[in-house]
Amino acid sequence: MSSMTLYHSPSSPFVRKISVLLHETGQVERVALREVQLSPTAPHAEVTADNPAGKIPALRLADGSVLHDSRVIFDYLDQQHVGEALIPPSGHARWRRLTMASLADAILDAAVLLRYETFLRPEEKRWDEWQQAQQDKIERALAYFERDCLAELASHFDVAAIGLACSLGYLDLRQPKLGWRARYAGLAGWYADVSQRPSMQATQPK
Ligand SMILES: N[C@@H](CCC(=O)N[C@@H](CS)C(=O)NCC(=O)O)C(=O)O
Repeated sequence: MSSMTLYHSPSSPFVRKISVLLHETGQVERVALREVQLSPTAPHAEVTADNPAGKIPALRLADGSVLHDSRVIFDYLDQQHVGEALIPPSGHARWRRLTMASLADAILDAAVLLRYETFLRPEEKRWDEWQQAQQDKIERALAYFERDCLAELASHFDVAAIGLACSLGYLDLRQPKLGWRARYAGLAGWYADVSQRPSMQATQPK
């Protein structure tokens, strides 16, 4: 019987980070999924009641309290299993991996904003320069990962690697025209490898 409930959407890359963690740490059975549909202009009443920001993921715990934001939920669930931690507990590794994870989240923030801009915003209100600025953030982050992080990414499938893998998966889903593989061959090779993991296969966006 599941003791926690995760507000969930199969296409949300922030939720996917949590789902990958659950698979990697053997906790899938502990969390029931509550599928919701929402957007900034069409909030979900139940989610908003539990998370005033109106965003998913949010995790309802057995005592009725709610955690929200994927980083907080990831940290919490990482402390609920006995295997190797996906967030290094201390020292340089902790801050390095969390900083890489934060940059992966920045790719997601920009990609989700781009999606809203092109999918939700009426055409006459769109702003090309703003869209370009979001794409520039994505490019700079990918260039940094390609140039500086390939060996680190390959060393552990942890908070940083899971974050980037979910970001690249989301770019494939929503921004295929960016064609990131053509410019980042190292990341493309790494992603091809990690995509084979059962946790990534089981959580592919629909
Ligand atoms: N910083 C948040 C971002 C979560 C987020 O943006 N989730 C999107 C779905 S992918 C959402 O709920 N959007 C609805 C909204 O912005 O109102 C996290 O890491 O959990």
